[in-house]
Amino acid sequence: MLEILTQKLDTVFRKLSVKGKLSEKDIDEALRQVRLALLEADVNFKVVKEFLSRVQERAIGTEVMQSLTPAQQIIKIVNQELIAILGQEPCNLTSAIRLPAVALLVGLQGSGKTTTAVKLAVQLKQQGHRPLLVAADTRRPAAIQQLKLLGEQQGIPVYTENAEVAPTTICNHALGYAKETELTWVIIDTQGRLHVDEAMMTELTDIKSASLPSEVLLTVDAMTGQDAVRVAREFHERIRLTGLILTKMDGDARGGAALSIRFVTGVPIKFMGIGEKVADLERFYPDRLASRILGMGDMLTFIDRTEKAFDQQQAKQIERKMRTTGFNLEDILNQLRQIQKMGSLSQLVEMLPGFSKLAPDLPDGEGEARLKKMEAIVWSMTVEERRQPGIINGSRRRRIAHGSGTTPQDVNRLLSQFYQIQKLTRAMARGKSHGNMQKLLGVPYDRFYSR
Ligand SMILES: Nc1nc2c(ncn2[C@@H]2O[C@H](COP(=O)(O)OP(=O)(O)OP(=O)(O)O)[C@@H](O)[C@H]2O)c(=O)[nH]1
Ligand SMILES: [Mg+2]
Repeated sequence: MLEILTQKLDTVFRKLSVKGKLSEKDIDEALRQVRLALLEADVNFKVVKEFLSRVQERAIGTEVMQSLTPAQQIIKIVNQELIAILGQEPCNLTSAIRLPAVALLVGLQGSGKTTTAVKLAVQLKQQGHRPLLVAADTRRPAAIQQLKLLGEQQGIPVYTENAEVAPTTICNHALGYAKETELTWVIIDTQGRLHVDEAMMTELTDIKSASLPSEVLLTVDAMTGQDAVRVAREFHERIRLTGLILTKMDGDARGGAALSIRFVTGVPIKFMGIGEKVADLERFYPDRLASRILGMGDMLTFIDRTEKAFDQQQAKQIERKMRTTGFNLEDILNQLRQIQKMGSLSQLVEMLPGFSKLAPDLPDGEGEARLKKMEAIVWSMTVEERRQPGIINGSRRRRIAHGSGTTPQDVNRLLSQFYQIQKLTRAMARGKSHGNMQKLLGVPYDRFYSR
């Protein structure tokens, strides 16, 4: 995601960092490079201009030039101004006083309305809401079927009618049904066309008046760059949007749409789609995207995900075990499964500080392959070996390697990692070394185990 921009900015800032004291000329040159990088990333020129003038004003001031670490000061300013351009604060969904609340999903053909509707319903359900999906795209053959299938796979009710029924009528009936069955959110999937046209806008306006949504959300394909920005402006002028959802941020989007759309339209970005799977929808945090763009990694998103994936109950059990009998390889097996639940490893790696530079070099699936290997090794051990790895001698090692399709060296590597963890957990049981555990897990230890 936005890798090219990240790499370019990284080069600019690295050049600055080696300089120590900065002259006005150094800063000018660096900002000129930043400007080029943003324009190449297809960021709207007005946004680039505004952004740079804000950065420049602050960078030339005494704030930077007299500080001991001028390069870092500049990165800090760029970061803060990026956040401002992206909307400053994250923006929640607005519910309604009288339930059910309605979210209307609109957007061009193929921009991700149907997929996003389901992703959103899944998130709402996870938060304890009772969502209903409504198939109001009667134009594209099979659209109703698509939503029905996707929704039902996720255990979410889908309201459908015959494709001959008018979308406004379908919405009215769906709302009645939601009230009767005490559902709390109604998410309406609508038709999409290749371009903004009169017929589509009329239909959307009608649906809007019939369903009185508290959210009118536009899905835009981030890969379409400035086109996405133009489309958003047109939709906003016609039907008043309350929020934007940038989809396909996992693709090779250059960043132009993400960095321009909020500033140009004034409509907040509320979510971003980062993959085809239902779990691939993230709330949009301006600060997190800014730090991702600057290659600082995204610790917060990472922590968020791990919290979701780590089964709290199981974490407590592990903790208790660590304190009493100590940690064994069966626990490692459990941990590995938890990590796999968190999503693709390359996605996770991209979020970790320092790892972002490695990410482009790590071929897709390689991290997963490594995890799978570790899992296979543990599976090839007997229960006794998992509980007391101390008994694993040369011949056992060869047997395990053979059984798991790995080498004795792989088995050794896993064991030595295990002993490191064990050493730490022992120290921890004596009440020390949280910091080391933190380093090892890559996230604050307390967030996992001390609940
Ligand atoms: N990689 C990726 N693919 C996505 C994302 N969101 C949607 N897609 C894919 O984009 C394609 C179109 O998505 P749909 O949800 O059907 O789009 P739509 O706006 O409902 O399209 P129409 O109903 O034809 O107007 C599908 O193949 C989705 O899997 C995303 O965030 N990342
Ligand atoms: Mg659709």
